[in-house]
Parts: sequence; C-alpha cells; structure tokens
Amino acid sequence: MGKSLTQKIIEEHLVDGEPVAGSEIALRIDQTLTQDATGTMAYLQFEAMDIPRVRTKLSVSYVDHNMLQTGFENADDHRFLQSFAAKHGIYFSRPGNGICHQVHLERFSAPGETLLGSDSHTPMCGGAGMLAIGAGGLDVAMAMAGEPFHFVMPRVVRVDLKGRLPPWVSAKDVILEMLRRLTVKGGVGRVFEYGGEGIASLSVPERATITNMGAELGATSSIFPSDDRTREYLRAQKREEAWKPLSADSDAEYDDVIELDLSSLEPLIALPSSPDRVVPVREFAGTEVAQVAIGSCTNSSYLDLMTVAAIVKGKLVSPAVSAAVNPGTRQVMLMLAENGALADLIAAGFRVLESSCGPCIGMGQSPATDTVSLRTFNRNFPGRSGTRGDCVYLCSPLVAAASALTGVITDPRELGEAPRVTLPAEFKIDDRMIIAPPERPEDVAIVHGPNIKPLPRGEPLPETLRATVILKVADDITTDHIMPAGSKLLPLRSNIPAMAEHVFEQVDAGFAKRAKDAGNSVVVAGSNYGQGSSREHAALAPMYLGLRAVLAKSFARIHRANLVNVGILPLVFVDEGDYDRIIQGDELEIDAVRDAIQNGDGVRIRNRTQGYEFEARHGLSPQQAKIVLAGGRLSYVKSLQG
Ligand code: MIC
Ligand code: SF4
Repeated sequence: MGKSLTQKIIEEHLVDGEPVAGSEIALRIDQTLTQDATGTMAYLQFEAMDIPRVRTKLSVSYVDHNMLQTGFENADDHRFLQSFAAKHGIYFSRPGNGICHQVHLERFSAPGETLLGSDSHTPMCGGAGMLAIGAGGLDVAMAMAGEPFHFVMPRVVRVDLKGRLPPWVSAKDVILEMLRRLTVKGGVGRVFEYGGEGIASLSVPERATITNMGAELGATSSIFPSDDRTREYLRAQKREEAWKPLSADSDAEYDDVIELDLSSLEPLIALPSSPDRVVPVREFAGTEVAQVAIGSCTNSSYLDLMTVAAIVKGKLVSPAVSAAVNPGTRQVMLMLAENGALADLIAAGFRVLESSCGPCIGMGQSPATDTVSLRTFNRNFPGRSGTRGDCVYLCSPLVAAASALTGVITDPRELGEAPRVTLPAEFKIDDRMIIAPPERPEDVAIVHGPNIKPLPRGEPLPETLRATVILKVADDITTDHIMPAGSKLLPLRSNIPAMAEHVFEQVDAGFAKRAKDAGNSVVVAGSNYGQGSSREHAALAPMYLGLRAVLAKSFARIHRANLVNVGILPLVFVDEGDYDRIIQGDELEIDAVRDAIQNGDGVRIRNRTQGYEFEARHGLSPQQAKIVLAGGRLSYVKSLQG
C-alpha cells in the first residue's frame, strides 16, 4: 500500500511509537522557531535545562510580535532574546526583519524536514513541503535540547484540489471554504494533505496562506507536496539546493478525502467573531467599513501586497476608512519600495506599518467603538483587536483592497478586470538582519532586564485533590479568552505573576482574585477548550493562580499539551450530561488521584457541594502522567537528572 506524504516524513523522523492514528509518537525535530511573545518563556525554560548549545539542525529566534515599545519591557525582552540566541547557537532575526512564519518560509523552509515552532501558525511552512507543527514554548525548548517531540499521530486527510481559481478569488478563499465546511473544530487530530491537479496553479506563498490558516481548523498541520512550483520558489529565493521532490504515492491511503473544486469558489468572508463563520462576500456587500488592515502571517507576501498595490494604484482610500498595511518581511518591504508599489500604497492613503504582527495581535490599530474592521488576518476572536466588543471580519487582500476604496464591504469582482501578479524570477536576498550565532559563545553575556521574572513551577499532584469550580464556560473558548494579548499585556509575557492578574479578565473580571482566594481551583468547560494560539501563558498563569485541573468536553491539541507541561490535569467528561449539572462554586474532590492516573484512564470525581459522583477520563500517556504527577515537565526533567 502506498504512503501519504505525511506518513513518509513521519516515518523518516520517527523516534518512538507506532504511526497509527490516535497513538502517541515521538518525532525528531530538524528545525525550531520561536517568536518574542512566546520565546522569552521558551528560552527561560531552555535555560533551566542547563544545555549549552541547541542540538537541532537549525533554530531561529524571531522578534515580530511585541514591537510597540511603549515602555522598557519589550525592548528588554528583545535584548534578552538576542543575547540568548548568541549564547546558545540560535540564529536571531532582528526586529524589523519580519513575521516569523513569512521569513522562515522565505529563508529557511526545506521540503521533507520537520519544524517545531512556539506559535500556532508554524504549519505555514507546510506550503513548502515541510512537516511543520505549532507547540508550546516548553515543547520547543525540549526540541532545542535534542529531545523528540511527542504528540498523537493525526489522521491524514487528503484535500483533492481540482480546477483553477477564478479571477478575484484567492488562496484565502480556499482556506475560508475549508473553515466554512469543517469549522474551528474540524481539524483537531488531523493533518490536511493537499494534492490533485489544482495544486499546480498555486504558488508557494499561496499554498502557505492555506497551510497557515489550517491552524484555525485546529489541525495538527497542513502540507503541500514539494513539486516544480516549490522548486521555482526556492530558486527565486536563491535556495534551490534546499529543494527535493516529495509527494504522496499515487495509491496512498487516507483516513478521509475532501474534494474542493477551485473553479467553483467565490470571494468569501468570515463574520465576527470566529474564523469559521464564513459566507460569500456578496451577502454582506454594502456593510460600512471603518478600518481595513492588510498583513499578518497569512496574507502579507510579495504577491499579496503587489496585488493590493495594483488595485489601489492611482486611487484613494475612502474617507470613511483607516487603511493600514504591514508588509510581512523586510524582503517584501524592500521589493515594494524598489519597484514603486510602496509609493502606490502610500499615495492611495495607506498607513504603512513595520514588518511585524501588529494589529493582528492587538499591537496598535485597535478599531473604533462599534465599527467594522476588515482584516486579511487569520483570527477574529472577540476582543483580540484590542477593542472590547469589536466587529472584525476576515477576508482576502483583494476583498480588503476593494473595500478600502469603496468604504463598504465589496465583492471585488465588481471592479472589472483582476490584476495579474506573478512570482518574481528572483526575490531580493539580503540576510544581514539575521544574525548567525558567534564562534565564541563564551564571550556572550545574557542580558536579563528587570522585566524578566523567574519561572513559576507547578506543585506535584496531592494524594487527594480538592478544588473549587472557579469558572464554568461554554464551547470553543480560545486562549485569547484565557490569557488576552494586546499592546498592554504582551509586554508582561516574561513576567507570569503580573500576567496572572489578567487571566480570563474579558470573561470574568473577578477571576484572578477569586482563584487566589480559592487555593486549588478547577475550570469547567465545553468542547474545544483552548483553541487558537500556542501561548503557554494560558496554562502557566492559571497554574500560578492555583488551577489544578480543567474539566472539559474536549480540548484543543496545543493547549492540552501546555496544561500537561505545567502540571494541570486535563480531564474529559465521560458523560457530557455531567457538564450541565456542575455549578460554578461547587467543591470537587478526587480521592487517590495519583493512583488513578498511574493505573488507568478513569477518574472518579465527587461533587461535595451537590453530593453526587461522576466519571472523567484523563487520556494521559504514561509519560504525560508522570509529568502531571511531578507538577510539570520541568520538575519531571529535573527529577530524572537527579
Ligand atoms: C497568535 O496569533 O495568537 C500568536 C500571538 O501568534 C500566538 C502565540 C502567542 O500567543 O504568542 C500563536 O498563534 O501561537
Ligand atoms: Fe503574528 Fe498574527 Fe501570525 Fe500570530 S497570527 S504569528 S500574531 S501575524
């Protein structure tokens, strides 16, 4: 029987386990990436392991998220990251060089290799045939230490693309269509492997838009084969030597197959405030727009921005609209500057922002009260823009550009002939903003500014766990709900005690205080708890406040792994009806919890307040069980070292 591309890469990197869907496997990791919002924590954890130099083929530390310097904090973290990279054999992409995923795709992607990144959109490099996976910072730190990455072997779904995209329809519409069909839960435990005759018409940056936003499906990863288009892209990046052909066998078997005819697609838009609320743009055409933001790791490539520039050239953004653009990388920014497209954008009234995540993570450009913001990004979770009650729509750069001109949501097909933009034969190559680690790391001193606080550690699990239900929430709670980002909170990312004050603040302003008063606490949740970003702060800060367990209908993959890593017990209801019975404030008790975890999957919980018992499952692998018992992965690793 033939193999899928995913199976081939997994088998080549397999260190432990059987690659059978649903069972735990361990993979060798070739490359890692971190960004500054998760990287400081990842490196503090790496530091706690006392390993002098990374043991990967390549590790890169990017600065792209915490870019507004409204106080000393972010600048402190940048200096820490730069010195840390130099000391430990890590490449450092300086602030201004661009968004991690875009730069990594341009300068480091390598078909057939594995990449683990402390950011949920790491699968973007799957657009160039890598098996790229997002994870919490500690998992990435372990990979840098040479440890394999443990995760559950996903089901492999083939997405069979047919036909070609019509004019004005783009790669963004392909992934929005996937979200429309499958929802934000539809990819959990799955890898989407794209194939079929339709892929030949998609360039690597277009493929990367699709694999990037596979994160919104909850997928473990998304991947395209490495073919002539991949070669063409790597050649244009002057890295043809990184290319090798890679594809699934023609008789490969898949767990599922999805058919998608590119020629049947039309411009799509995701309504507030979830990336899966997708409808055709025409259904909302005419809605007034106050802000248009073009950029983010999903849609800030040279192709994207050249297309926008071509649409707005010689015109002016509507007086009702504030329009902003973040070119994804310095390479893109430089090329637009040199070919005049940047001037076209400026002339059209765009506010040109630096190459960074910017508005996508609420670092500036928060929209006005009760107005519509149209963004080419990947997430529109409530409040993520930095404005409470925001109204953010997600769309392609073509829809965004057309709407910026008209001031209302516009189906770009109304603009007449679509611009034709093609990949350049050569990108502009200038890697001087990526600093290679020095020959003599012993001369480097790590700069810890006052913003960097020591890492909190979890406590070993007690014999009997007694805890209060401190909060009960519904389905699809995102890590943005749990641990908000934005320009005010991101500077605290290396300071867990300060960050902890803001846990769940948009959902329940009294959470932090109540949690501290309660001592041990439990959160009760619906399905897909912790979807969205990889930020382990959404586990670390609640742990710091005394959260010992989360009892949910189901979990998102990365967040569940982060809970385990900090020693919080992830429990799933056996009977979902028990979710309905629990009331916030109930006292729960698990007797002999350590034994239960070591000796099986079932856990019996007593609701002391209401006087009944019910069953839950932990689903921990033997290694994960040891980690939770020890009070988190760092304590566990330390205990092994003696
Ligand atoms: C995001 O898009 O939410 C982030 C910011 O890039 C996160 C990581 C983080 O919280 O720092 C992600 O997607 O993993
Ligand atoms: Fe940055 Fe936004 Fe991409 Fe996250 S989703 S990496 S914040 S651009």
